[in-house]
Amino acid sequence: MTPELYACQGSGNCFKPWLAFHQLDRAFELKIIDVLAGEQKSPSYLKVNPLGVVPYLVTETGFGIGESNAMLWHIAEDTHLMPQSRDERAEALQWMFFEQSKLEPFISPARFFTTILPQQREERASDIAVWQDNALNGLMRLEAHLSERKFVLSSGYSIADIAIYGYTHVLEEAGLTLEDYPAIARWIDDVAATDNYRPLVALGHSASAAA
Ligand SMILES: N[C@@H](CCC(=O)N[C@@H](CS)C(=O)NCC(=O)O)C(=O)O
Repeated sequence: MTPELYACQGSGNCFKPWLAFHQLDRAFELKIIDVLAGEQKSPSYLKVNPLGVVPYLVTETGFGIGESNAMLWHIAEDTHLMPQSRDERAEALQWMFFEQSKLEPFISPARFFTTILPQQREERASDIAVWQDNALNGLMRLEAHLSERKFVLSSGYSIADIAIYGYTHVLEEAGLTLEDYPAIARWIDDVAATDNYRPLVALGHSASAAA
């Protein structure tokens, strides 16, 4: 069967496997779940993913995978997006866990209440300030790392970049500024120049899911 990617528009986590499929020129079926309308908790979707979140990947064998970075690992197997050596694969995992612990938990909610649901921005202002503050450590660490190499791994562009790019490239939508992070800004441009790149705004807007 064709892999099925359940995703919502605008989400950095959903963007990651979607971008990887495009960059590898692999066919997949995109199934849009409207999270703002609560579709992720509908009985029909809970049958697909009992955790009731997106993204969710049903592979060509019908195997279900949650967690965007786990999906990247599965999609990239045996491709140029997977680091080749054991050390580099471990380093990729290190950065992918870093993304989920030091960046995504702060940039994602700050962005959600700043840009996706701006009507709640004022009400959540103090939470947003805390999330923005908590993101700084991770961003400074990433800035230092990227000031010494073109991509996250010295060996070149990989799923570690895609994982980190998901939310870092939209940090200004979380009320943060790239002016503080020149190496990250340069890296964002370099990722956007990689083969078969598609922007986040195109997720769910293509005429054909695999196009
Ligand atoms: N760590 C997970 C995060 C999954 C997640 O929180 N997804 C959000 C959208 S980005 C969601 O489905 N939220 C709706 C909900 O929790 O009900 C991943 O990387 O896939």
